[in-house]
Amino acid sequence: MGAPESNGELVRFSVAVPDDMLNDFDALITRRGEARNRSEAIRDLMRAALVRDRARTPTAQVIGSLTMIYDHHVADLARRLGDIQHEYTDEIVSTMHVHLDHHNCLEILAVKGTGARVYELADKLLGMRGVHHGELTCAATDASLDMHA
Ligand code: NI
Repeated sequence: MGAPESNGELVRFSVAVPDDMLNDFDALITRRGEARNRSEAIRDLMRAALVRDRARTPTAQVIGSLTMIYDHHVADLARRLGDIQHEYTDEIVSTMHVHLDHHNCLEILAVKGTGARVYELADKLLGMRGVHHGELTCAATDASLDMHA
């Protein structure tokens, strides 16, 4: 699993950081146990930053999830959110709806498509009055997955 590494040669470079930051970072790496060492941890951070940046490219293929919590008592909101989603059937791969409590619904959308369409969808949904805690997370792009779309 995971994005393939680039074929590029590994290059060493030095970075100056405050010692307490480095200590905290090393502790974080150890605690999370995902990266085998500092280099791998920093590569992961750089890759994530590059994915975020590339996802902003309108023509990039992005894969991610859109999470939102909303109050379904807000007039007509659930229907309007549904209407918007029906305009993006190519981009919305799957949805999950959870009735959290008397007022609140949690909705999670798996999305896949061009950055332009996916961000447009996110802006429309998350901009609606009554939608709280909305977030679009772009997990990967065609480049980071080495897809040939
Ligand atoms: Ni609900």
